[in-house]
Amino acid sequence: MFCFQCEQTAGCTGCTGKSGVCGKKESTARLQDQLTGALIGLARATDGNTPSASTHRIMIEGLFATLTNVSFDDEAIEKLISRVHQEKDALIPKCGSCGSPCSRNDDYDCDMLWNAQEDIRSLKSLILFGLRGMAAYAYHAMVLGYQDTQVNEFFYKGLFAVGYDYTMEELLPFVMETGQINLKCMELLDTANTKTYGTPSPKTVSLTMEKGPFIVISGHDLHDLALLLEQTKDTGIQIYTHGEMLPAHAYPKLNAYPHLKGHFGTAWQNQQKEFADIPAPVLFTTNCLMPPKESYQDRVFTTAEVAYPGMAHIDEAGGTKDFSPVIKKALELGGYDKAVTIPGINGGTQVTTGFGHDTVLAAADTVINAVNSGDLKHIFLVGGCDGAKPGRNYYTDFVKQTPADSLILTLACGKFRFNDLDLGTLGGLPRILDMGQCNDAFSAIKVAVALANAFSCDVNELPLTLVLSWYEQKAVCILLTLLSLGIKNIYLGPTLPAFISPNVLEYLVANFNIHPTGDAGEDLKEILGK
Ligand code: FSO
Ligand code: SF4
Repeated sequence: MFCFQCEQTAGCTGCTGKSGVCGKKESTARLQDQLTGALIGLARATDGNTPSASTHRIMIEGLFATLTNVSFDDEAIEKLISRVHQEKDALIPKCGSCGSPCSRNDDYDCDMLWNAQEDIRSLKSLILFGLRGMAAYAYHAMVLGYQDTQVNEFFYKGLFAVGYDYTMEELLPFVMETGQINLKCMELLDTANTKTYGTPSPKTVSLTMEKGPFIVISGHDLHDLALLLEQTKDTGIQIYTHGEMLPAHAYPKLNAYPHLKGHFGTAWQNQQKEFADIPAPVLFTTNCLMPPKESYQDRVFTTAEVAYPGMAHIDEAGGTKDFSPVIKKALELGGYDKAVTIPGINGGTQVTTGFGHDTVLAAADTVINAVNSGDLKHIFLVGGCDGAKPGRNYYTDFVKQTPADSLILTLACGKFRFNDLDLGTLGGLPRILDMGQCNDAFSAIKVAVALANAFSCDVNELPLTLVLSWYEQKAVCILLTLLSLGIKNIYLGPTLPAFISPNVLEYLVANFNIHPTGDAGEDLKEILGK
């Protein structure tokens, strides 16, 4: 196998051998390559043929299933591959019968990508991994009934480029276009979430689990959470969010359910420890699933593209999902017999969320006045993924050292390293403002652009620095979005992606002044010019 798509890749170069660091088996990696190759074949087949709604769906689902920590299930991936082939046959019904095989719609062999010249491989990886991340966002919007033609069409265009013999100069515009289209995709998901569940508003969320049966729900899919809340009302079961589901508490139509009680645990990489002895089932709606330990295997349920061999999977049927196996398990296990508080990493017992673009922009005058009066000297966006590798305490150290006259915007699961810290307030706003899930990078961009307009300057001239942590492919598409907007001076860590070749890195540093993270204190001094 060969896979180097995430930050924890073996030896910072690539997972090879029998399994990856994430627990993905060689056979699964091979099938995910085949699935990717089949999707490139499907993209090729759209040349001169119009993809239908079902073509878009299999494209999005197929890409989503190759994301880190989503599908470990060979059978599920094999099914996806045959669906892609069926879709291609439906798109080009006469292709097999014309008698002169031209191979123009054939599946692509991903080994050609992994063995390509390193700069070509690097740029194509940026496009492919960016598309995978974007597909996850497109999926969440799609299940809420929201799609965008430009976003859908770009999946084919981008994958076609991955399978085509382009030069470095020809590939670079595709890399930037992946970022531009991902901005549209994040906007689409923002619209889907807010139109369906209301505009998020600040919410303090307890880390205490109350007595009685409960279900923990992890991942990013608000639609799954809404279905679960509806099916558990009046059952006596309480619902606790986990990981990237925390921001769900801020949506009025979700927090209207009184049994959406609180939040459980920290970021994804701690799940094997945190889930070991909870008396409740856990439902995974998206990444980041880790191979479940035997101690809690029978309590893990997956849905959508998330799959693990032998784990119970809740399928969609007739436009809905039946979560009764999860409900039954929660009632069987019964929950805690008294309230239990599982504090955050820094000992806090509650966290806040819900500072999306509308909330922050409503406070724009406060922020602008504070900048003008000198009370607010700097805004940091400290956001992105958490992960298991050492070195990620950088982000905690960084946040702890930020001066009292600065604000910290945050998003995604990296925030669990510091979101239970009480850093006080500035101008009536908490100093740590959680904007939401990783896709809520859209909110951060909206706020940055609005501030730049208010100060009549370029975003790069604002007293704003992005300090990002990456782990998986959603972080790749977000990074490409930021670069496509011309945002410079990003601090990126904890290590640089293995798929960035030295020449591509040189290009990124020369054009965007990307800094690899170093020592938190030194980086902070550099940013603040001290
Ligand atoms: Fe995985 Fe975390 Fe949200 Fe990343 S739960 S690691 S950018 O934040 O993506 O999915
Ligand atoms: Fe390795 Fe990451 Fe690929 Fe898993 S997803 S096989 S850890 S590079």
